[in-house]
Amino acid sequence: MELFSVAWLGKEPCDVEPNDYKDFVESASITIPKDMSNFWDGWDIYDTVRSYSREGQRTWTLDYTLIGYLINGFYFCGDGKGGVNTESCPDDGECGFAVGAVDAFWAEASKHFSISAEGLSRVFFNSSRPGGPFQTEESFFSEFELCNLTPEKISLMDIYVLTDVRQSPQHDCDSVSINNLKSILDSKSIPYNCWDNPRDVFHQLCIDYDDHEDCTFLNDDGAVH
Ligand code: CV1
Repeated sequence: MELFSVAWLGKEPCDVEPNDYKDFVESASITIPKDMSNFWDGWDIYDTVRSYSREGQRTWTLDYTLIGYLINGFYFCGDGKGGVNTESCPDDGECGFAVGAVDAFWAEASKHFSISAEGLSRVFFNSSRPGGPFQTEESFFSEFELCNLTPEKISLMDIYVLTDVRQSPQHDCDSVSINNLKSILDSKSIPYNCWDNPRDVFHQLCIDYDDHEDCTFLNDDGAVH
C-alpha cells in the first residue's frame, strides 16, 4: 500500500500522472489467464461486460484483477499538504484526460492489463454510443489498451458490437467507427472477428426483457416460449 499512496498522497489532486503508479501497478501484477481478457469502451457498456464476465468465471475485466478489484469504486486524492483530501476530489476527466489521482491510476492499470493479455481477447462496445462505438479521442481503451496489446501474444480479438433489447442499432461491424478499429488491428497484425449482437450476450440482455418479442425463443418443437 506504500507504493499506492506515494503516487498521490499529499499531492495536489490533479498533480498525478499515470507513470506515478508504475511501481504500484507492477508490484501487484498478476497473470491474466490465457483467452480471458475482456476490454470495453464507454461507460454505457460497463454493466453488460461486468455481467458477462461473471467476476472472472467467464472472462476477466481489469476490475477483476488484484489492483482493479481493490481500487474499483473508490475516489480519492491528496490535499496538496501531505495528506488525504477529505473535502472533495475531481470528477472523472476534470483534471484532463488520464490525469489526477483516480484517472491516472486507471490509465496505468489499463496499460498493464493490456500488456498482460494473451491468446483470445474480447472488446465490448455499445452500438448506440453517441459519437460511435469505438472512439480514439480521450478513450482509455484506445490510448492505453489497444496501443499496448502485444501482437505476438494476442491470437484473436473478438469485437462485440452490442445493442440492448428495445434499442435499435446505430452502428454495426461495418460502420466507419468499427472499421477504424479494424484497421488499427490490421496495422498491428492482430487478427479479429466482429460480431453484431452475438447470441451469448444477447441472451444475457434478455434476462430483463423476457417478454419482449426479440427475446422469445423457438423450442425444437417449434413452440414459442
Ligand atoms: N478502465 Br472506475 C478505464 N477506466 C476506468 C476503469 C477501467 N476498468 N474503471 C474505472 N475507470 P471510459 P474507456 C474510470 O468509459 O471507454 C479500462 C477512469 O478513471 O472513458 O475509455 C477498462 O479495462 C475514467 O475516469 O473508459 C476498459 O477496457 C473513466 O472511468 C477501458 O479502460 C473511464 O471511462 C475503458 O476505457
